[in-house]
Amino acid sequence: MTNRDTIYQSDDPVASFVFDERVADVFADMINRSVPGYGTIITMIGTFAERYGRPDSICYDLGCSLGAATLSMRRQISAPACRIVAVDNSAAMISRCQQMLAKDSSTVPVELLCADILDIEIKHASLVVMNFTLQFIPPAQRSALIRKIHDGLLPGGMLVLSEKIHFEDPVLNALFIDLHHRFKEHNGYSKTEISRKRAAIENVLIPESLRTHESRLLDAGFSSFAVWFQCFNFASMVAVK
Ligand code: GEK
Repeated sequence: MTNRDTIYQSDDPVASFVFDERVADVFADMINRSVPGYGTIITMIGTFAERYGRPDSICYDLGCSLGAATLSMRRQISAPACRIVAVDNSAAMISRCQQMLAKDSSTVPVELLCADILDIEIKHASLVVMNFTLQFIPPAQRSALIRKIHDGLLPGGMLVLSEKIHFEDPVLNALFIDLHHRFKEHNGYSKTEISRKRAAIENVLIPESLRTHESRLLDAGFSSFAVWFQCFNFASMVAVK
């Protein structure tokens, strides 16, 4: 059973958002009630892994949290000697992720690393997944990270990049932020919880436009780019080396 997210119901002063024990405890509920299309994206990451996971290669899950994308990949990969490396720098997430993996009976090997994705080596990768993680990396460090991912991918390898996005058109930007808040209200969050969470993630989660993502990916050397899923101000992109 997952615990219900009531973090922003309290009247405590709003502190900057961190991935601590309190967040890790309710994370599955939080992300499902906050990110439109999250379940679909997780399922399809498994489908990408089925297609892109190659024999004797590594599939990376960068910012794995509780391991939802890792589990989806693990259940779909059939290539021999294909393994998964899942990375998160939150010890609270990693220990819960370890428990989730222990309950799963699929056999693809998973190495779990408690580390900063800016520090790890990426090599011999057939698929790299960053499902709502790049948005937490300081913008000045994003291009170097994308280049490192590109360089660590095998030719023809894929990056799946999901992000909250910003719209350059101010009317659409305001519209989609508002519709996202309605989505959260429909999922049981109050207006106060929504505005307190918004204050907490300000300057922590920094969204960029699809155009910025596309040009960064192409500049890094990826040869193909597409948005394969979008709902309001949430999108998932693929880039092929
Ligand atoms: C999912 N992908 O369920 N190094 C490693 N991990 C990081 C870093 C970093 N520098 N910065 C943030 N994280 C998951 C959801 S959540 C998305 C990903 C969200 C980790 C952070 O600890 C958290 O677990 C994750 O990235 C982002 O498919 O909360 O909106």
